[in-house]
Amino acid sequence: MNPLYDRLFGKHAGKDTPFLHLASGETLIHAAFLAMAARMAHVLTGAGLRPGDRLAAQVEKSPQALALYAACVQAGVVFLPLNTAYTRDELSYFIENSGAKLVIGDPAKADQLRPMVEGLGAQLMTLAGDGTGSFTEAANGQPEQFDTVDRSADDLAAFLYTSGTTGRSKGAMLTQGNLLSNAEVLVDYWRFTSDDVLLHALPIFHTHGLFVATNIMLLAGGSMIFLPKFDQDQMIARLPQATSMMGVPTFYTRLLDDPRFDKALTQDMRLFISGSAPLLAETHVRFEERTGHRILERYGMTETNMNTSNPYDGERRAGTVGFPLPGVELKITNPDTGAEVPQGEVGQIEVRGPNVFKGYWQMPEKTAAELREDGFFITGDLGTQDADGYVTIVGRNKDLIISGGYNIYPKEIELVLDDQPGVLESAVIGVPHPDFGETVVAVIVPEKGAQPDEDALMAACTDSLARFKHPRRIITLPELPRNTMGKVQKNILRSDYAGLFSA
Ligand code: MLC
Ligand code: AMP
Repeated sequence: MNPLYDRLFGKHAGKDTPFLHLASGETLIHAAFLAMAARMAHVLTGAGLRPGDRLAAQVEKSPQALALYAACVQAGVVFLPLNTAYTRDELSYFIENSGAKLVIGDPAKADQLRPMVEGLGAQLMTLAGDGTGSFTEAANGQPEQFDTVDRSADDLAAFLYTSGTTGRSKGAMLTQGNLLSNAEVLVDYWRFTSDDVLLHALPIFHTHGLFVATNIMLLAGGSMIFLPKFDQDQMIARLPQATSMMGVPTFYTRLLDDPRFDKALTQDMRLFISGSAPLLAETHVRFEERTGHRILERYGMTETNMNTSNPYDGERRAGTVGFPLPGVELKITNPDTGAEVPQGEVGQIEVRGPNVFKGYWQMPEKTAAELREDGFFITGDLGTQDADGYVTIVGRNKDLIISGGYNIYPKEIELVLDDQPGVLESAVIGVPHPDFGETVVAVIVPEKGAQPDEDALMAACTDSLARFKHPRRIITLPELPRNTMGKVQKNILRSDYAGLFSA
């Protein structure tokens, strides 16, 4: 038995039902997808991977990249997908920390990656966005059947790395049961069936595009219009063939900025879902005015999958993230005492349920700091719950920037900037941005008499940090605002620079 494989993938064996509608116009049926995955599973075991071993993949979105996920589940290998924007330095940390035995990377970067990967004792194989590479070549000659490896619901299925407030990323360990239980609840809650066609333009290296979108569609037996990335023209062209869409708020603001996006284009749609970052109430309202659809906003995290959702039938309340999902317990607590706050008051959001991860890989102290012994996970988000049960997120108790749905931890950027010649210290903040919701601004304080060169600072970021984490503006100040305890008052900086990118 392998619950995740059996429920998501195995049940489609031999079926000629559509699964992926590709940008090329071709459609991949379930049976062909599963055959591809089985061939890949043979390559994994052939490469010496055993159940529980980790495979790290930094590959462009493609049917093959998704089949790699299925292959890992079938072979009992822990899947570790990585943002394609990560630099070699970032990648090296993830490989070393996870102890990945096999790394699948982009053929174009193979020469650059190989010494690092092999130096860490792992093997490197390649897979490009067009499906070619040494990994696919190895899979081509393999049998189309693979004996699914036995796993239990408590076994690990995936590691997703999330950055930390100390600047070191943590590997969130997700079990088969975490992923499956959440997908089961969501299929039901959002009424997905085999008739659904999901417009899928999200990356597949995060919870949203991989687990929420893909697991749901596999479980429901529907199909996906599988676009390599968010492309405005493709979205407009493909919307009329879809029944549903999942996106980060940037998807919705970009669509609303397009005059072609109107009621006629969305008349056959059943459901628009938003998450990963706050959807402005204004966007919700404008969307309804334009299309007649109310966006369904939900709230989740890498560590927990989805926690809350606005209702399918009831009122989808703008500015709220809805109710705790069935099976998810949610409480709002005082960050200092951990006691529940009176109803309606702001506190930190804690959640417990079968969706909550097992802990951070080899980081028992960090796990203990965020995951209570009684199973409640401290999300770091601040919120309220009203008398009707709707949860509203009002802020964060963690120093985090969410840009276009990507999480960025200021500490990571501050560590790079502080290391540069002439920089005494730095404070990185998120400020409102019309496209990405929030964007990164760095405030630096030069050492006495020094004038750090902005180009050199940006170059330092380019070397070590993925592009989406780079500051979009660097500001020089003689000193940082501090409170009487000496703590940097980022709230003052955020308010001083709030208008930097206003439209
Ligand atoms: C791309 N860039 C970004 C960026 N995405 N910069 C900041 N933030 C981002 N999110 C960079 C590009 O490298 C480029 O750099 C420049 O910004 C403009 O690129 P673009 O072509 O406009 O961007 P695009 O490729 O269209 O990507 C934007 C996007 C994408 C919003 C469509 O970032 C995206 O798909 N985001 C979704 C993220 C996601 O899936 N999050 C879910 C996490 S799971 P240059 O060099 O040209 O300046 C989670 C749990 C949950 O949070 O609840 O779901
Ligand atoms: P990640 O670690 O990438 O999974 O991001 C999780 C974080 O995204 C959460 O802790 C929230 O801060 C944020 N988030 C997700 N969904 C929403 C939402 N609907 N509204 C506001 N914030 C959200």
